[in-house]
Amino acid sequence: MTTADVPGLPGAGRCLVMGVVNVTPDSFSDGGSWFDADKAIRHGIDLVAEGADIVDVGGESTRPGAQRVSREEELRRVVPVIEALSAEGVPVSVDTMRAEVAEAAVAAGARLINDVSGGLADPDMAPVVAATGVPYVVMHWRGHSHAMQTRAVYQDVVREVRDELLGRVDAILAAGVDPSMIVLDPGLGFAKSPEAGHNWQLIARLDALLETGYPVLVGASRKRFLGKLLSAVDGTPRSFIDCDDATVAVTSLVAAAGAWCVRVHRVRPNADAVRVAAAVRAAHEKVRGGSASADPVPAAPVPTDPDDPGSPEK
Ligand code: PMM
Repeated sequence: MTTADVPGLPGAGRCLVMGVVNVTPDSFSDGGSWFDADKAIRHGIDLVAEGADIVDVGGESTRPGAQRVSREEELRRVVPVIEALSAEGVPVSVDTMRAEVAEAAVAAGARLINDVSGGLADPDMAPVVAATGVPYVVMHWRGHSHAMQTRAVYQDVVREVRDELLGRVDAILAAGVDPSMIVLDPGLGFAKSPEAGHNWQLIARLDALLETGYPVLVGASRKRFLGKLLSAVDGTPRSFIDCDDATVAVTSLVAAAGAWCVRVHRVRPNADAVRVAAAVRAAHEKVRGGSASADPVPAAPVPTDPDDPGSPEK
């Protein structure tokens, strides 16, 4: 189970690209750039022109150490942007931990609720997801930004992240959410230590999440573990903005492994990367043909849309 369609969202027979619009003054990777609503709307439209399948609109920074914004301020930031982008026909997701914001966002046209807390931050989230009937990203999370890095302690990060996510899924299904609406996310950078290599282990063993049968979203874009990998000789980490090429490399790997979607700040090169991965997956299917040999790459639907550059015919 890999690039299967999620109800209400584009299905492309390949890994989807979610472009990020942070309507915040202080996000880790692009804080301040799109804080003004008009700028945020224009940026969302630009991201679609560059190949984004979904635009993720968030009004609260989750960078390490960030303080929470009020519910009113979060609503003020995201609702007009979601309304305008949805009116343009853009598939929008809302990046929020608050049930009330999620509800208002869906009323404004959002088609996906992206909750980095996996329902832990707000007990009303799961019932709201059930009532709105839109898909829901359940991300692995161990606490708010001010506390999360002290909780990056694991015996076996892959097993613990998977088990904790499945625990969240049980609670969310119990609230009445349909299983076809669930998307899992390992939460790279959230209570994961760059020093301990947690993020790399989760990327290397994405199959552990894919095997659950739920679509998987990966958010590696501009995260600190990439900057640390690419540190200068004196040990200075690479700045987040100079990690876009490494983000594309991660996109290629996880899309080839069968991720459903990648969440990225720079869309165009990642949109190229998911098409490369789709072409390789399609070729793999073809080469394998009727062979009974073991398949090292999880099976995914072969792209069939002749207008899609990801199609094997192009
Ligand atoms: N990362 C950030 C924000 N939202 N949502 C999901 N589903 N997965 C992520 O990894 C994720 C997210 C933090 O990124 P940013 O503040 O740099 O955009």
